[in-house]
Amino acid sequence: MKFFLSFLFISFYTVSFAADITVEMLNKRSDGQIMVYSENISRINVGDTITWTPTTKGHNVEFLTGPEGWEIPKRSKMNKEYSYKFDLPGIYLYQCTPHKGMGMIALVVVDGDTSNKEKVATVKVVAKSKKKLRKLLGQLK
Ligand SMILES: [Cu+2]
Repeated sequence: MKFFLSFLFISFYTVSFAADITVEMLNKRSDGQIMVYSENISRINVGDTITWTPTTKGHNVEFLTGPEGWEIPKRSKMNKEYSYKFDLPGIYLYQCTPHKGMGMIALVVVDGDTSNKEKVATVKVVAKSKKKLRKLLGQLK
């Protein structure tokens, strides 16, 4: 019985490892921020999928950088739900194409790996997003 329970425990952890996380694209967030994603920093594990939902219209997801060797996907369509599965550890930076100057950027950190932080800090973002990027990177250890 004890063996059986251990087996169940292990199976549960391996099977439920990959998770699906939802990030909303918003005109206004509950904290009063406008033109913003619901999460500034999504912390996930390798194999997890993030789905961005067009809760309010006029937004999309455009990746700017990610870990070494990662190929940047095509930007998502405006007003459409978009899903992406993360297979490499590291920091990913993305922005909303129409609101990139209004601070509509966010990070994904996979497996807690922040080794590409310096590279992310050199990526060109515009206007209000510059300050926000510094702030977000400052929140990573
Ligand atoms: Cu937007």
